[in-house]
Order: sequence, then C-alpha cells, then structure tokens
Amino acid sequence: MRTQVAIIGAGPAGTLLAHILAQAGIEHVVIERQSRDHVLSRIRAGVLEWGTVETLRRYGLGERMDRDGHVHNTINIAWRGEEVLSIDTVDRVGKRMMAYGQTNIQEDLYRAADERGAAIVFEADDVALHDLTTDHPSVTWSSGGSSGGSAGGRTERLDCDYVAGCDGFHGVARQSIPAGLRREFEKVYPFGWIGILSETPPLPILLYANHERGFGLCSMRSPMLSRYYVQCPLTDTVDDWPDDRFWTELLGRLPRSQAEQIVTGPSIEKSIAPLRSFVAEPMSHGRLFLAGDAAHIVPPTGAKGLNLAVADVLYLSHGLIAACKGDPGPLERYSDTALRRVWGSVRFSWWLTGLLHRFPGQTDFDQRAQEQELYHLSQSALAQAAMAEQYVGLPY
Ligand code: RFL
Ligand code: PHB
Repeated sequence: MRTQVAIIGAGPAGTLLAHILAQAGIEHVVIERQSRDHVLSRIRAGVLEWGTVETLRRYGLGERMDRDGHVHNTINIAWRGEEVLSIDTVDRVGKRMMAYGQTNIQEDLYRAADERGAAIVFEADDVALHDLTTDHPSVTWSSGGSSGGSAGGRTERLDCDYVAGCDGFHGVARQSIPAGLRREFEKVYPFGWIGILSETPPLPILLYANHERGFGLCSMRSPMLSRYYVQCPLTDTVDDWPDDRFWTELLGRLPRSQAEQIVTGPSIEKSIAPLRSFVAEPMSHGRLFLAGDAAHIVPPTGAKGLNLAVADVLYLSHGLIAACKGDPGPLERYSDTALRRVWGSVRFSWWLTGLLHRFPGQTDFDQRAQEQELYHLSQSALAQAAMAEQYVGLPY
C-alpha cells in the first residue's frame, strides 16, 4: 500500500489529524493497535480550552459538542476546608471553557471518519517504522491475528511520504527516534488520582479542592453524568476504593456547603492514573513527527493533555499540508513551534499540581507557602488573570 501520510494511533490526535488532512485532500491511513471499542471505552479528559472548541467547530466537528457540552466560565478552588475561591474567566480574560468528554469527541471523530469512508486499521500488532531519515519511509504491522497475539497474522506494509506519531505515551513512534538524538525531561509525582463516573447530577461548577486529606475534584460530563477524582497513594489499586470509601473521602475533602450538594450513587467506571510530567525533544526525526501524548504528558490538574494534542495537530496539519504543496518551511519548524506551547502547558500543569496537592513529607513551611499562594490568588485580580489566561488556553 502507498499513501502520503501514515498516522500511527487512532486516539484524538491521530483521528483529528486524519480529519483535517482529509479536508485538504491529502491521502492518509491511520493504524491503531487497539480495537475501536477499546479506544472508546477509555474515560479521560473533560475540559476543553476555547481554542479547542473553535478548532473542532472550524473543521465541522462542533455540532454535538455545541448541543451537549456545558459552557462554563469559573474555576473554583476550595481550600482550608471552608472557603471557595472562584475565578471568573470571562471577567479576567474574556474567555470560557467547555465541559465535553474526550469519549464524545472520539465518537464524533469516528463517526466523521465513517461518513467519509476513511481508512483506519484497528488491531494492528507489532507496528514498526522504517527508513525515517530517507524520503521513502514505511510502516509495517501484522494483522489478522487477535490483539491478544494469537498466531496467523499477516505482515502489511505501507509506504508513505511522512509518518505522524500519534500513538500516545506507550507507543512505538517516540521509541523509533534513536536514543542519542532524543532528550527526555520527566517528573513523576508521588501520588495518583482515582477517578469515578457516576450517573448522578453533577455540581453545576468545576470545583478543585486543596484539603489536608489530599486533593479532590468535581467535574461533569452531562446533566446526569458526573466525574470525580481524589488524590491517592501510588500503591493503591481500585480494589482499595469501594464506592463508599470514595464518596466519604471526596465529601470529606470539600467544604460542607459543597459536600451537601453532591448526589452520590454507584460508580459506573473507576480507574487510577499516576501523575507525571514528560517532554521528549525534538518532536520530529527525519520524516517522523510526534503529536499529543506520544511526545508529552502533563498531570491532569490543568486539564491540558487533550488540548495540547489538538494544538500539536493544528500545527502539524498546517506543516504537512504546506509540505505536500511544496513548501517544507512550516514542517521544518513544527517541533520548535509545538514545543513552545508544550512547555507553557507543562509548566502550568506542574504549578497547579503543586498548588493543589498534599505531597508526602510536605513540611509546615511548604504548607504555609502553599496557603499563602492560595490566599494571594484569592486577593489579587492580576494573579487570577494570570491563572485564567493559561487555564482557558493561550492563543495558538
Ligand atoms: P491517546 O489518547 O493515548 O491515543 C493514542 C492511541 O495510539 C494507540 N497506540 C498505538 N497504535 C498503533 N501502534 C502502537 N504501537 C500504538 N501504541 C498506542 C493507542 O491505543 C491510542 O488509541 O493519545 P493522544 O491522541 O495524543 O491524546 C491525548 C489525550 O488522550 C490525553 O492527553 C488526555 O486524555 C489527558 N487528559 C486530559 N486532557 C485535557 O485536555 N483535559 C482534561 O480534562 C484531561 N483530563 C486526562 C484527563 C488524562 C487522564 N488520564 C487517564 C491519564 C484525566 C485523566 C484521568
Ligand atoms: C475531567 O472532567 O475529567 C477533568 C476536569 C478537570 C481536570 C482534569 C479532568 O483538571
């Protein structure tokens, strides 16, 4: 097989890139390790920057989001167990955000791909990238076996002009860049988040909580679907968190006035995510270009991961479209352009993680410094504007 752009990974980054390239008439094939149902079963992001909202609209993906998404304009932080600091992003920087689940975006992207008859290869095993520093790279994989690895797979090969590595943190694309040419920056946090979905009405606001028992977060997916998280030790498993314990812990971390409004119920999904910051530089190697979690990870505290993936894809799609028309300049600048934004979001997510969590071994000094920063944020319109500007997303 031959195509112009081989896209590895059918998550949000890979399928949005495919969607944009299709509108520009650029041939591409998407190759995904998992099944479609598996990708759709992952519960992840929920808060979209306004730039992400406008991007999805611009490419004809906004219809269901505009119908079902929940626009909001306050970032709320409970602290000292009683006060809620509320930052109005419209007052501070004139922008809002949208609560709309990544699962819904992924469904919208797959539906759009079905409508245009797009080529997505699911359950591709042993994906490998070849000849990336030549002008004739290729991708091979085995198909026909189950993703459990049973025998009988056939080796497929796709020749292409460019490879987009959109295969997430555990993918093969980043690993295809020789270790000596790649620099990695990493920070692993000493805790995770356990998150649940429950079919109960959410709080009407997005509420982060800094509490002596640890961080908590109340978010939403729809009028009858809530998403909640609490900070937990890295050694915990979901079995350590029966629903009763989760609700007790969440409510115990919120001010009473907020806790009283929470409607509890059985969880329909429960998972633990470790918190990590990670950046790989550069984001390109020969004809390979990384986008999304394949190149960087942020802790979810700033709600930046999916939004960064969308920004990468915007820059990369412009670069690929220009290159296919004979202008290689924007693609050559892709890594530098994307990394400038990546480090902005990495720094912001690291800062917000430090502000809102309790760290093992946190001293009284650390504690007072954290409280002072929250106090300053509650008093200073300038500090609120600086936070709001980054939370809603800087211009592309
Ligand atoms: P994905 O979503 O991981 O998709 C990569 C795809 O590549 C496939 N793959 C391969 N395919 C072929 N060959 C291989 N060798 C492959 N290896 C892997 C995978 O199966 C997968 O389908 O990466 P992508 O597209 O870059 O998208 C990134 C986002 O998923 C991620 O950044 C966000 O979910 C992060 N995130 C949040 N981001 C936000 O912007 N706002 C939020 O509110 C937010 N909340 C979150 C989050 C992530 C969380 N977790 C679970 C880490 C909350 C949580 C709890
Ligand atoms: C979510 O709704 O899943 C969510 C919201 C805000 C975050 C992270 C996750 O910072």
